[in-house]
Amino acid sequence: MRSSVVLALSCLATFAIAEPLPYPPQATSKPTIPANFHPTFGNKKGNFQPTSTKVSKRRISERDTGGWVENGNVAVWNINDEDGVGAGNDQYTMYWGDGSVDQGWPARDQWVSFTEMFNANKAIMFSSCSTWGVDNDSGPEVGAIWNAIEAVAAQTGVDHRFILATIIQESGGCVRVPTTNYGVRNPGLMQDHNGSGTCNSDITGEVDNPCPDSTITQMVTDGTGGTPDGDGLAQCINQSGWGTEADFYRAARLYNSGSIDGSGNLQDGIATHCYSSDIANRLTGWVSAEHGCYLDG
Ligand SMILES: *[C@@H]1O[C@H](CO)[C@@H](O)[C@H](O)[C@H]1NC(C)=O
Ligand SMILES: *[C@@H]1O[C@H](CO)[C@@H](O)[C@H](O)[C@H]1NC(C)=O
Ligand SMILES: CC(=O)N[C@H]1CO[C@H](CO)[C@@H](O)[C@@H]1O
Repeated sequence: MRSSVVLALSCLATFAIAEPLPYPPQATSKPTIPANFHPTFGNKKGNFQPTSTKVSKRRISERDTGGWVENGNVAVWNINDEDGVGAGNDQYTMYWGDGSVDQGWPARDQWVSFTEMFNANKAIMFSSCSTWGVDNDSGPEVGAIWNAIEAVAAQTGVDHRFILATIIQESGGCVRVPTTNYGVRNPGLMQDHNGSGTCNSDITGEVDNPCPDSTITQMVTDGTGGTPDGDGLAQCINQSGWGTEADFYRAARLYNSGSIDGSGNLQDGIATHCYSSDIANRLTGWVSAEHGCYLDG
């Protein structure tokens, strides 16, 4: 049963990646970037995605890549671009606690729709590279991000909005984002765990403009389906294992810190304390309103 599902999915995925998906025309048009536009994004303290090998030791064997979401309550296998409440509100609410609706975190039916979320975040995607002094994304590069998210979502069962939220959180969607290293090498759009996709290599020093579609897809694959060295969003969702929306907020904590603090509170532990709260806000429409989380200074 499972192997036939995997087979069917991998055929689908191969087809989806071989045939460029038709991103809607508006995905590539650059919006006016407001004067004084200072959105919050970027990998500030590194990501320590769970790994079966110790980071400081040589890896003994490669982990499985190609992760997918096992729990049917949180997996999404049908791509629907109008899957939420529209554009939501560009405001920030600080969320504390374990990621559950009981503790005040947003339910999935309060999330925005993929199309509106993508459109609202284009102002960030088209300007984020200036943070690192590299060329901003072009229209075709932003279109390739749309295509990569849709293809990888269909392949992994990870909600496409959660992938987009993570891309904005990590890199603002700058395809030439530098590779950071705070103990784990974090390359690419999703600042993943030592993945192979990057258009700004710390190894060769090469910065690619244009950033090839295949590399953009690789960056999204690495961050979502996992790399030989660490988990992607899919494995983090599996590891959370509650089968509710809390899995997304808990997965965000796992992706960023490698573990959830013993208290169960998503603002506790190492790395970026605002991380899960930021992701929850991006999923409900936050783009550039004041960052209302002050735990990281
Ligand atoms: C990138 O976009 C921002 C915002 O519009 C702009 O200030 C910056 O000069 C651009 N960078 C480059 C290299 O063109
Ligand atoms: C990162 O990946 C490279 C290439 O796949 C590998 O040679 C290297 O050992 C990895 N680094 C760590 C710290 O696992
Ligand atoms: C199919 C799949 O990706 N399963 C993964 C779910 O997550 C656990 C925990 O991270 C992994 O061990 C599985 O491989």
